[in-house]
Amino acid sequence: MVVWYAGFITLIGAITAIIIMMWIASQHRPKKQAKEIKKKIYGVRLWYILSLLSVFAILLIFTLSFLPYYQNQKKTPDLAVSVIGRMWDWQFSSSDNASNSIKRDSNGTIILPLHKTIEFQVTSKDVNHGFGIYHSDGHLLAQTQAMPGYINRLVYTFDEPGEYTVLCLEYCGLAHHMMHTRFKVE
Ligand SMILES: [Cu+2]
Repeated sequence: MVVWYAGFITLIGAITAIIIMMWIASQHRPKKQAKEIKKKIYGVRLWYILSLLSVFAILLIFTLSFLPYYQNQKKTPDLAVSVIGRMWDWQFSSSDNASNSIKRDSNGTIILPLHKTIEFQVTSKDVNHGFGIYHSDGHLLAQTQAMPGYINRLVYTFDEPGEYTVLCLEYCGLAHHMMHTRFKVE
């Protein structure tokens, strides 16, 4: 929906710019009149900039109070998963009490629930890492930074069962390319 609105606004902006350019082209006059027209156009430009600035200022005032956005999400997560990145692997554990602990299959692979809102609480034990969740077809689904001394919250709902891969998205040393893990959703 947001993408649709952004596209619509861009289209309106482009059409407006074309109309203005066509109007300017139609105003071709001898040099004497050019000065006057220039003044007029600069006036229009000034009002255009001022109106844009006021729209942005209003949007800013109304949306700044929602930061950080994850705290304003109405859906409370069904499951909180703690993720710790360190050179060079990922550790998953349950952030909730023991009764809610993370399921694993017989091979020790983590199993996360389907259609449930999961909050990944991501941090790092050493340097900055990038926590990226990939679909089995190679698409990046969600990502956040894993930073020492700071917990980043990544909320995601898996609507497709299958195997997902976690890759490090921040170069973090010699074995950075080895820093990956997998989990299942079912
Ligand atoms: Cu890395």
